[in-house]
Amino acid sequence: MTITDQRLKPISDKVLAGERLSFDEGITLYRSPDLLAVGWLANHVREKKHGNVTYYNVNRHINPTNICVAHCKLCAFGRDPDAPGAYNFALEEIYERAEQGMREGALEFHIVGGLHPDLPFEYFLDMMRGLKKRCPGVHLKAFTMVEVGYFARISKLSVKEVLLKLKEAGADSLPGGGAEIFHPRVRKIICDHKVSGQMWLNIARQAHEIGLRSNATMLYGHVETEEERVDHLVKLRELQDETHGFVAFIPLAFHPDNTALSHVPKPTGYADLRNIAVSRLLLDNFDHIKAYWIMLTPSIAQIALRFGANDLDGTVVEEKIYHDAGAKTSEFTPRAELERLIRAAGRVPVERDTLYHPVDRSKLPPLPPPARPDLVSLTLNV
Ligand code: V47
Repeated sequence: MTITDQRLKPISDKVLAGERLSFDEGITLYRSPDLLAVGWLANHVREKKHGNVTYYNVNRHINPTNICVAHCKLCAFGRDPDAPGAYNFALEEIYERAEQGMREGALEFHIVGGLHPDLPFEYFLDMMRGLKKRCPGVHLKAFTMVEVGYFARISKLSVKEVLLKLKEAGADSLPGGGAEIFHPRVRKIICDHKVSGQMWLNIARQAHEIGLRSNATMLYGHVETEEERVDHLVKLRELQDETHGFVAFIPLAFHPDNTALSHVPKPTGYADLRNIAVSRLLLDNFDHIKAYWIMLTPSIAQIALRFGANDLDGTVVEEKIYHDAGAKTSEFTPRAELERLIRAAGRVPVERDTLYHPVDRSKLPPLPPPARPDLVSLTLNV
């Protein structure tokens, strides 16, 4: 690899020696015009950790409600209760979606929603219990740190108590959303009423302490600076040193349409690939970096598999947060297409569960028959 930017040389030496990069080196990675060298280094680390293996999973997103008290400027999904398009699924509707997902082979439900002004915490515990009873073999990756903080507020329980109750009711892990950018300057602009960055980290720490693992995200491409991005990544790295509870990191590109920040330009492919690569290089204690195809587009996500990412995320099926904000991607990619994208990038597809155990479908119990054969989607392509 020819490095055209000489500032990358000492960084390259450290990466090749397996040494941890500093804050300032993170800034250099963000500022270097030599994206190919940054990507090459990230790919080196990715291949050292995973060789050619690239993961995906068969999952289903469920967003129980978009009614939300937070009014984050970054968000096009949240609504006031009486606003056009506001919805709140009844538990039975959630179970119906889940059972359909299970019949199609989903091994994970990714469950996140708005901060509803009237639903009590008990409602969400009932949801977990109901899902576990109906779909016992499906991993419940449910509720971001932001929702957990809100549940603690409305139930007057401590964060630890909320987490313990969620775990007892059936939650298996937590998704990584709501992290945005931890720095208070940015949060004040894009998500003023959400839990602070420090609180997000504190809730993640407490989840990890009781054995609930989680993912982590970073929302880039709005009002944040490079320093604030590196600060975010370094804070995640520090917490991971402490708990080892993070499973995967997902850099998320800001989509501005229909948000209060609609004047912000859309993310570029260059920024997407750089964020994947810098995350891989700075987060040396995270095993998995996801290229979330919904947000990146399948084409960029596929290229990201050569810039540090080792996972394409899942089949998804139904997605509202990015599509309300103008995403033009499909909401569903069949398993066979995810495998095709991975193979075409010269990688080896491996279906995984939420915690990255390889899935051997031949060892799983047979799928229940479809409730309505006319509605069978192509998730499994069988
Ligand atoms: O928390 C909200 C972000 C997140 C916008 O853990 C927006 O496996 C861009 O967290 N433009 C939800 N981003 C998505 C998420 C996620 C996705 C895939 C996998 C996992 C995982 C987690 O999307 C939100 C917020 O950070 N978001 N609005 C927007 N307009």
